[in-house]
Amino acid sequence: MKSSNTNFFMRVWQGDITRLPVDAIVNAANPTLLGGGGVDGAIHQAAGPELKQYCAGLGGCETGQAKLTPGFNLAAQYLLHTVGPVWHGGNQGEAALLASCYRNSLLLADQEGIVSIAFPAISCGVYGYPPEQASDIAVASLYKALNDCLLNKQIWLVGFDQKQAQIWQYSLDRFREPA
Ligand code: AR6
Repeated sequence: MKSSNTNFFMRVWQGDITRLPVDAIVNAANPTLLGGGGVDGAIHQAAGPELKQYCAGLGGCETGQAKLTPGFNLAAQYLLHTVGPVWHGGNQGEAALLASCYRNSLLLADQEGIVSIAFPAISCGVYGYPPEQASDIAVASLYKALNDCLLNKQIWLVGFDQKQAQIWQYSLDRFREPA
């Protein structure tokens, strides 16, 4: 499944997402948008307290949707906060909601003129989504959404640890070389 948007790349990077000098970092937030643990905690810590003040005025975010904020003290100019689904076993619409997180984040980025964007493994920590399944859904959703982007895109799939980075790479390789 290749995108007809040829001016893009999708690559894996391992490490702390807050350190990436991209246009926008995606945050795996919760519906309050007021911070939490995991990557959300790391992003709020690195962005500084102004982020929470700003988020308090956004009225939260529904699962599968995305909202934009400045990056404040981060090198990234923007943050895209999206709320992944909590894993309940896979029969409660989790896959469609997770795909929406990636799609809506990418399309919102495109509307804002953002080119380079880094995604964490949304829902794969506290929210308990099996990372192999989540990774396949993410890559498929991003490839599909690229077709609807007007601008070039540089997409980084970020694995905090080596295992997640390998999972991302495995999904990417299979999408690049469909059976
Ligand atoms: N850089 C990159 N990836 C990271 C980082 C980091 N600094 N820190 C963690 N990860 P999680 P969720 C990875 O739990 O499952 C929060 O409390 C982590 O290893 O951050 O969507 C929110 O407020 C995992 O692979 O997000 C919500 O309440 C991935 O990021 C809830 O957690 C996602 O793990 C959201 O849960």
